[in-house]
Amino acid sequence: MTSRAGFVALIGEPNAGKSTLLNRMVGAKVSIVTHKVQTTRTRIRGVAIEGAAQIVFVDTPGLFRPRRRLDRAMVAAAWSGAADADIVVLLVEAHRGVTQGVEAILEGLGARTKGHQVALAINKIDRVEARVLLALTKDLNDRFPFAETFLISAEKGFGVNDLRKWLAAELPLGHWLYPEDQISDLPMRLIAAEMTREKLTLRLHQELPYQLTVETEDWDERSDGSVRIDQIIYVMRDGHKGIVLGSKGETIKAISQAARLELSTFLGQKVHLFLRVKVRPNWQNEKARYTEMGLDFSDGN
Ligand SMILES: Nc1nc2c(ncn2[C@@H]2O[C@H](COP(=O)(O)OP(=O)(O)OP(=O)(O)O)[C@@H](O)[C@H]2O)c(=O)[nH]1
Ligand SMILES: [Mg+2]
Repeated sequence: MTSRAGFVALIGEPNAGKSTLLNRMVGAKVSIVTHKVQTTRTRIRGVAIEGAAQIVFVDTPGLFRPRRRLDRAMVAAAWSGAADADIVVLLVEAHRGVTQGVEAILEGLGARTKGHQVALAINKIDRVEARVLLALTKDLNDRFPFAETFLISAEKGFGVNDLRKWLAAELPLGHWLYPEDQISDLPMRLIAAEMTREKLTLRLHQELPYQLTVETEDWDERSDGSVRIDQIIYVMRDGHKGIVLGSKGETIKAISQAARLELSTFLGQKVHLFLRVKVRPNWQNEKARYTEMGLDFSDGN
């Protein structure tokens, strides 16, 4: 057999650029991206093909010191993504260097990736001068036995081909895991909910994005080729509902419009998107919310 296949987990601090890298590798927007931390909440798989290799990239939530139940479930999902992978890629932001957060990740890394290769990807190299990279590469390699170091910009595309080629060559021999044309195994209803959550996160300030979740309730393919999608936005307080709606409903209207546009491009069909906002003070302690997101509720214990 000459084909290769396997899982490559992308891990790192929140905002390191993991989802941006996944999307670039896949060549489609499978995972949502914002300038804010803790955007990704669950493991998201995206498939890339390089020569005879099928690389299943696993985007993970950022690794940080968790406080809330949801945080704990997210961090557990990220570490288990690393533990299950054939190869782990640790993303470190070039302009931030070895932060306390990176140090904490390095402490856990060896035990959690036992026996598996860990590659280092120093990301956002477009933001620093070249000489910074030399010192940072040395510093990080002194701290952990990385199999290889890549200097990349997930956003601009620098260095990502080298990383993809290296991963393709290192994956185990084996049959491909997904059909050739499949780019993700995320259910469409979850991708759709994530797109709306991205628009909410981009538009709303401070803590609010962290206190809401989006679920797709109904998905109705119509005979005219369009689709009707109904989603609920769960918020924790009455006041938050007002903010999400905005005066005269203008905020939710803008969010809905942005999400609908992206969804219809992604699906290649006309989308009718209906959003409802519901106050649910305790949603972060409800098992069903975690299951819907693809998280394990008991990880939050
Ligand atoms: N300048 C620059 N910005 C980047 C690069 N890669 C990602 N970004 C930006 O960094 C921010 C965070 O990117 P994400 O891909 O959402 O980061 P993440 O690691 O998935 O973050 P979490 O899901 O919160 O853990 C976004 O604003 C990206 O546009 C890069 O190579 N260069
Ligand atoms: Mg992300």
